[in-house]
Amino acid sequence: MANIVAIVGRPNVGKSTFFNRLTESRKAIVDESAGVTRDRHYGKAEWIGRTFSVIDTGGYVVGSDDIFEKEIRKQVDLAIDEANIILFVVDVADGLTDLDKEVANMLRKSGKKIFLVANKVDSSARIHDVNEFYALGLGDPFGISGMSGSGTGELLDAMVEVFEPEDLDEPDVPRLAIIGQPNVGKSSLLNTLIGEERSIVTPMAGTTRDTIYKRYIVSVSISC
Ligand SMILES: Nc1nc2c(ncn2[C@@H]2O[C@H](COP(=O)(O)OP(=O)(O)OP(=O)(O)O)[C@@H](O)[C@H]2O)c(=O)[nH]1
Ligand SMILES: [Mg+2]
Repeated sequence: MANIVAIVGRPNVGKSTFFNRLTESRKAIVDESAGVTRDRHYGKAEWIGRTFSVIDTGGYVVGSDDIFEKEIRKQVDLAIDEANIILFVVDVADGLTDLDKEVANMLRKSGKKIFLVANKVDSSARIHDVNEFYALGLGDPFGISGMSGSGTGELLDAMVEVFEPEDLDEPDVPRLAIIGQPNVGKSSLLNTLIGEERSIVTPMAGTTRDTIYKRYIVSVSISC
């Protein structure tokens, strides 16, 4: 079985920064304003010879009527369904928030293996700040800095211990890109082709921000 790790948490805690570190890329947009990531998106990562898929998700907000926040929530739910491991990211600079508690409750119901990741532990002075997150009842928090990478080795070691046995490598497949002017229907076309709500669709131009990557199989039958 494939190991799929979803990075989940409220807005602006550093999910995309950590995604980029794990995947050794700059694929996910990182910004100091909240609500930057919208669609969920995928990368490949490797630790001590074990490869796994990582899904970056948008910031989870509970009980909001904002069109994007509602759509992001749907995308996070889909990522949780797909993943077998959840990295629940919280922020030591902000401390424990009510929204963290609500996200923790939602994740607990998923029944998935959860690692609590206390991000923004940029210096040793900050390491004791992780202790308040024990209150979430999700076990030991892993103090990391997604920005510098400190603490990530211990977290990855613990993740690898619960990995499923690995799949054999898949063969190379053709890659297709859907390109066009804003609001012409690119996201709707992608969702129709793969038969799921992979990409957020709204009537507003410029809804999709990150590049969306999806592996899917199309069967073609030709009759003469
Ligand atoms: N000090 C510090 N800042 C960080 C760290 N990781 C991320 N940040 C900053 O936190 C801000 C938010 O980072 P993102 O990675 O975009 O956060 P996100 O959780 O993906 O945000 P949304 O997609 O909007 O939910 C940015 O200004 C980052 O530079 C860290 O380890 N330490
Ligand atoms: Mg993000």
